[in-house]
Order: sequence, then structure tokens, then C-alpha cells
Amino acid sequence: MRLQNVLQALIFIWVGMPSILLAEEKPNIVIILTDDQGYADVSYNPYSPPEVSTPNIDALAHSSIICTQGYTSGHVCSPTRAGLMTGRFQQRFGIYTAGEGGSGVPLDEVFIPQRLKPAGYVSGALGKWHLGLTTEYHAMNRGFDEFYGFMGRGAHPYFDHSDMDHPIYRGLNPIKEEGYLTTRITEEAVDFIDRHKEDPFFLYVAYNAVHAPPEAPEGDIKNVTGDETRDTLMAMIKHLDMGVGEIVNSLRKHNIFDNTLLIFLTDNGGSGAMHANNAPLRGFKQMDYEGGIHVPFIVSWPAQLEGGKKCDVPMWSIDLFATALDAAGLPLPKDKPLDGKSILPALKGETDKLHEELYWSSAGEKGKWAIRSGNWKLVAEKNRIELFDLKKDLSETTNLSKKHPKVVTKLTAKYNEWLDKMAPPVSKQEKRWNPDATAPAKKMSNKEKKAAREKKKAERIKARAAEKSNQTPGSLK
Ligand SMILES: [Ca+2]
Repeated sequence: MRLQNVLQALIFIWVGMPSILLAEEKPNIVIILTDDQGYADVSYNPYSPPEVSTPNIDALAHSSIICTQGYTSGHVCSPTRAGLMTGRFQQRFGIYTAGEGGSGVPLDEVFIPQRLKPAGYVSGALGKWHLGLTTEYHAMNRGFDEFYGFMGRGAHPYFDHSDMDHPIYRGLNPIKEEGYLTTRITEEAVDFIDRHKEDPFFLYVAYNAVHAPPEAPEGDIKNVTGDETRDTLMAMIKHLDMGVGEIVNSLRKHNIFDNTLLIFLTDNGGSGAMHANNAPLRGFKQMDYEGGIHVPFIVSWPAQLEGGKKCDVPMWSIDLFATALDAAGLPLPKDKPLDGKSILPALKGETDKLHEELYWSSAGEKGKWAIRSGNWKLVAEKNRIELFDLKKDLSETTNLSKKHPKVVTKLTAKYNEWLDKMAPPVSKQEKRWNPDATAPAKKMSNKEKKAAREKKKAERIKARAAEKSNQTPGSLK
């Protein structure tokens, strides 16, 4: 080799080195998303009742930053997931309800792993997908390199995986599976970390625990509260907590915990049907009171964030996309601009505000929506609007709408302005609740009555046909 070539080679190595080093320093990103877990069903919450014991989640919380004002963008499973995976208001692409999200996120939306891939990230999704049932909406076709879990519907049995209409998949292939699903998801997470410890990776662990059905290994169900569902829920939480512990241990074992951005949160508030406890918050899943949308939210990244702290800045699940890009040193996309923001500046104490407003809407059918602006929050259902001051009244006990009508008017206008920019619901339900749609019919002639009956019949036939082709059971959230 001539001297000039040697020099050129040396320069090449020298210039190339920083980027190689940088590539090695890219953090792993792990999102643990639990399902329907109560706000007080983590024992680090001082309001947690005595039967709740989550030692592993507590240990993680105490070494991390506890985000005390962490929200999800939906009060049920699928809309939250759609917002989380796209970093955008899910209403931007017409998803307001679980049925709409479960039928599939429009294919022109971009998911987190698609943006991380160019930076060398390998991505895995585990557990519950609930963002479309058919192949084109499968995690493997939305940027993930690996998938283990089930695709559609909110619920999946924990022990019996024999229903091959709704199978467990590995990658794109349905598999015959055995074992307690929470444990299986944990094993898959640990295996993923073992195999990819040398790469920067993005691991999305979407436990279906502790969503219905209430099922746990028999020996773990202790008669503690006198409430069988609650006791079963505790056993389910025990396995979920063990899973979080194993994921953390696995990262520690490989010496990659410090440079892993790990976010733990729940997809919506605890479920009333599962006897969850959301203290001190009001309400449950499917509501826009705090108990439906304000969730356990923990962020760990020892290499960059000082742990053992709390962050009181309002933030939400939609922010995780921008946060992942920020952590990976990647630019924000210009196409499909994100509505979420990186939460890292808030976690580092560099800002005390990320969003002027947070919005919730499940569109017209149920007529539920909410907006949070500073400490004010409006919660609406049909024509009832309540106003709360969350700073003084986190439990939303005192409706201040009569005392502060101007605040109600201002926030209602802001909500309407926001909703105007959102897409119509993909299910064709109305965007806004329409009181006339359910009003009793005025006096009609027999001829008019007959015409109305025929119109309704045609609509029913059409809806049934749409439901058939959609294949998403509307009752499952
Ligand atoms: Ca859920």
C-alpha cells in the first residue's frame, strides 16, 4: 500500500470514528404499556390500598422520574395505541373509538419503528396490537422487525390460545401457543433483549394484563379482599409486576439499563368491570374524568436523567414518538408532523410546560370529550359540561362551570376549533353529539312514518354489511 493510500485510510478511519462511537451510544428505547391498570393499582401511589403490591414497579419508579401528570390520549385501548404509535392526535386520521382503531390505522400514517430504522434500530412489538386485524395493518407491516402477540380485539384469554380465528402470532404467522400470556410476553421480552443487546433497539411491550378476562394462575389468587374479581386482579398484577422486574433485570444484566430510555405507562384508566382502583382520581376507563385518562407514568434513563424525582408537567402518550426521536438524536418528521413533543426537556427541568392544551374526544355517538388547559379541565358528555380546577381538586368533585362561565365558553371554543381540524370518524359516526339524532320523532303522518321506517331498515342493513366486512366486534374495547 502506498503511503498516500495509508494516510487516506487513516483519515477515513479517524473521520469515521465519531459517528461509529455515536452509533454505539444510541440509547435503547423500551415502552412498557400495561392495559387498564388502575392508578392506585401500583403500590408506589400513596393512595394504593393494602392489597396492592408491586415491588418491581415501585423500585423502577423510585429510581426513575415519576410523571405525576401523565395522560393517555384515549380513555380506551385502541385510540391510545393509535396516538402513541403515530405521535399524532388519533382523531387526525379519524380514530375516536376502540372499534375505529381496532379496524386499522390508515396505512399512510407512519409508526415509531419506521422512523427509528434509518438510525440502525431493530424493533420488536410484543403483546396486544389492537391497531387492525388484517395483514396490511399487522405490526410487521408497520415497521416492526419482530412481533409476538395477538393482533385484534381488546381482550385475549390468558391461558387458552386455541382460538385460531384470533391466534397468537410470531411474526406474520399464527402459532399454537401454551402458557400464561403475561409470563409468555415477559419471556419474549427477555429473549428479545438477549438477542439484540448489541444493537440499539426499540422494544414495545404491550401487556394485555390487566385487561379482562380476570384470569390468573389458581395458586396466586388469594382471598384477601372478599371480592373475587379484585383478588384475581391482584394475582394478574403480581405477574405483570414480576414481568417488569424481569425486563429491568435483563437490561441490568447486560449493562444496558443505564443507556435505555424506559417508559412505563398504562393505556387508559383502570377498568371498573375489573374492580380496579384509581384513587384519588374520579371515574374509570371509558370516561374522560381523570380516572379514565390519567395513568401511572414512569420514565427511566439513568445515563441522561437524574432519577428519584417527580415531574409535574402535564404530558401524554402521544409525546412518546417525539421523545424517542429526541433520545435517538433524530430529526422530527416534516411529512406527517407530530402533535406530541419530546418530554425530555420537561424531565430535565428545562421547561414547565409542553402543551397549551390536551384534548380528548370519542366523537358524537357517546358525546364525550374533554380539554385540559393549565389547571382547568372541562369534561363533557352530551349536553352536560363540567369544569374542574385540577390543582385544587384533582378528584374532580366540584363542578365550577356556573362559577366560571367565561372559562367554560373559552375552553369549549378551543375544543371546537381543535375538533374542526380533525378528520371525520372512520366509522361514519358523527363528529359531534347531535341532540336531534336521538330526539323523539315529532308528529308524522302515516306516510312519513312508513318512509322513516324504511330508511332505518336500509341503514341497519348497511351497518350490518359494514360490520361484517370490518370484522371488529364493537363491544370489545
Ligand atoms: Ca386498555
